[in-house]
Amino acid sequence: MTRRCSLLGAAIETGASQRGCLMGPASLRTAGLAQAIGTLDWTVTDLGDTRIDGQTHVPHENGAIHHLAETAAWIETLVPLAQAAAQAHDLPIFMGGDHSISAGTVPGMARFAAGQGRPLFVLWLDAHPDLHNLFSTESGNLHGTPVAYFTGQPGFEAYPPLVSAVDPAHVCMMGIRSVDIAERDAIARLGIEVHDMRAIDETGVLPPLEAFLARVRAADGLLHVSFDVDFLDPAIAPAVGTTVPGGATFREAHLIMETLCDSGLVRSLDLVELNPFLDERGRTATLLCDLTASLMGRRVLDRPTRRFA
Ligand code: B3U
Ligand code: MN
Ligand code: MN
Repeated sequence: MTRRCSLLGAAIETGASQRGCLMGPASLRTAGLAQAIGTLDWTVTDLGDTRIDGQTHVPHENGAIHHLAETAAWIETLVPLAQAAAQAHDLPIFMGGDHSISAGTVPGMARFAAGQGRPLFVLWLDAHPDLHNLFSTESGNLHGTPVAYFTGQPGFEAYPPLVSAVDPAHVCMMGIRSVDIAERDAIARLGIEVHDMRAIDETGVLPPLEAFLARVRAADGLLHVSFDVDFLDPAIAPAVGTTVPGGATFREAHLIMETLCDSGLVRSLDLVELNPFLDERGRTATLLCDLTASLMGRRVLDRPTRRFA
């Protein structure tokens, strides 16, 4: 049966250290994201890009923080849009924009899931855990805060009140290889499941991913995937402001996407931190389109659908 997918652009770059993510949605469209999905068994509705109005500066006790007013406005805008997109479509794709969009998309999806009486699970594919609160961030770049916010941690009085929290036990991170001290403490305190690159080198991506998917299935959960470009190795995905060496290979990312597809559990997707200003002839945007197509059913060869316990 043909399913419905939607694309929603959130052209945010105020949460990142470098400018350029504003062009992320345009670059994904140019690379043919809608066409790639449309050749599979999906109808695609492009909802266009959402915007916020100009904001006046809001100071914060942590003087490092910048663009607080813009981030708060983006959260307010994106929460209802994400929820509505999930109501109207089987798999909304949120095109960033820097990773601060997830402070809006994930709570919006969590609210949608709660309305269905089901828990939301989040697979966080990233070099970073993005677990700062507004007091612990030293860079002041708010793309480093969404996970702490959507899991309901303290220190976010300056963000809009959280509409629906994600249980930290429902978050799984893969690809992590750059962690600040406050984030390390938060991971231990919250007991978040983190598979850093060392763990992936030791086991491969499949065992931890399948174990997590089994947990989602057992809880009758909905799964949101948040894909930060810096999850990938910079050698294959240069278009990101915060490259960290030692990232996922194409083969690892591809296997993750095909396994997610097989699971049938993915309900929404963020594609974030694409900075086309730093790309090489569109190769990172093209790679993201290919990986998304794999998540949505593109197959190299027909094969029997994998059975899950
Ligand atoms: N943890 C650092 C670096 C960082 C987080 N997210 C990205 N970079 N992309 C920070 O600035 O919070
Ligand atoms: Mn991130
Ligand atoms: Mn990152």
